[in-house]
Amino acid sequence: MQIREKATPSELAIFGGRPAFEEPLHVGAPNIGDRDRLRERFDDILDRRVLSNGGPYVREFERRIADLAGVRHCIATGNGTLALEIAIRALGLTGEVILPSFTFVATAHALQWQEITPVFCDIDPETCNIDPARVSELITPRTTGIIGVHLWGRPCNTQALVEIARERDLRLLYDASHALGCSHRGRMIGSFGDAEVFSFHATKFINTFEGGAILTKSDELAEKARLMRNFGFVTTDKVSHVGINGKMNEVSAAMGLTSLEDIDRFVGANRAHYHAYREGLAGVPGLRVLPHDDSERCNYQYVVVEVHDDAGLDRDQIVRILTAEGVLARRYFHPGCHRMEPYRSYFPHAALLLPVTERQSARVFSLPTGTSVGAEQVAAICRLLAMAVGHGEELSALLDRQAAPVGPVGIYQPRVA
Ligand code: T4K
Repeated sequence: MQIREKATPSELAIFGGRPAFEEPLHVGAPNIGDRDRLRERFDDILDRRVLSNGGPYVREFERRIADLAGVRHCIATGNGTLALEIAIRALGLTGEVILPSFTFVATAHALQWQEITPVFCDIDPETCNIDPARVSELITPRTTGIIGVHLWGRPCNTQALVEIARERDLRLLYDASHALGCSHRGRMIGSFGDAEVFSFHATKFINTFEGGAILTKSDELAEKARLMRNFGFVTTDKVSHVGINGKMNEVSAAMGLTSLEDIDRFVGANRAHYHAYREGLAGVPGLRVLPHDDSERCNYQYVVVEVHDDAGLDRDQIVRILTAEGVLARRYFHPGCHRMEPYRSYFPHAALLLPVTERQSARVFSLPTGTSVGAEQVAAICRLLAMAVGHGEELSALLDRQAAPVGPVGIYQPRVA
């Protein structure tokens, strides 16, 4: 793919130049495994005529995920949000549950959907994960649980959280949507707390088109979650729990199995891009690529850059510049859930208790990575960022004078020929 180098600010697409990348680069473009193998599996599914309701592919996918995480039970679901909702209900959470606001809104919605109050907790500035020191302050007699989110695949402080949960008799659930294939202190994510939940959405490291899973060591919880996933049916005419249709289908599981066979290639591409971004941006003032711990297992699925004052440009200006060039950087996660409805109306003063969330959500962005991106493109993105920051103050003044962007920051406007 042709890349247009930008040597000076006047060549930037945001000022009318041709974009550096004619084909936009996405954060979250799916990783795709071996297509022949996938087609074989699709044919087999059609031949068997078992399309859903816990067929052989779903069962095998569940076994593989459970083995990867080193956990006895995996319950595959139609998506990660359903997995959260079922896990929350199976754990018996009610009243109030403490979670970070700095997450994808599904984490909060999964509670609110069941009329459980999400209580937003601030984050640790270094890990960007829920700050255990703040959790204790938010516990009330109505609190029944804590949800930690391993944001961008970087693990929560599980030691501190489990202590609080034990001491205060709370259930501990993790939203591990970003953290498949990651470890913490040598132990795989998926095996912590009362249960953990993965997402296999198209944008995730391993995808099943849409999909999710609940992992737990508990036989009792697993049994409950399995029943709830299938309307609560114990046998064809006996229902034991309130339930939902939360099942994963066979085609999704086939995609997941095929993706898992290529897991090393996916990690390899992500790891190489992460290191290339770190090296390429190391000398650029005001930009810091957030570290992953190379001594642990890691999927490197999110390359997150933190913007500091000495960049001369703020995060939104950088995202506008990149987007115009066809680099569709994302502001994961801006704004915090507490600034989205209905939470914004329910808790209008929540921001006062979330200063670190407020700061971090205003200064981070994610860059394209994965198997759809090449090393040349990563290097060109680094050069583009270095050039922009090299002219940071000048560019910032020019952008301030420019008419306000039409629509939200970060929405790509394809050029009309
Ligand atoms: N908890 C956490 C912490 C999560 O991050 C998520 C999901 C969940 C829970 C819930 O899990 P699921 O119920 O979704 O399984 C995306 C995803 O939709 C969402 O799954 C994900 N987190 C979140 C971080 O990102 P958007 O609205 O930012 O994605 P979207 O549709 O703009 O896609 C991002 C980019 O990916 C696009 O620029 C294009 C590219 N893309 C996307 C799709 C779907 C492709 O190239 N191909 C595709 O098929 O939410």
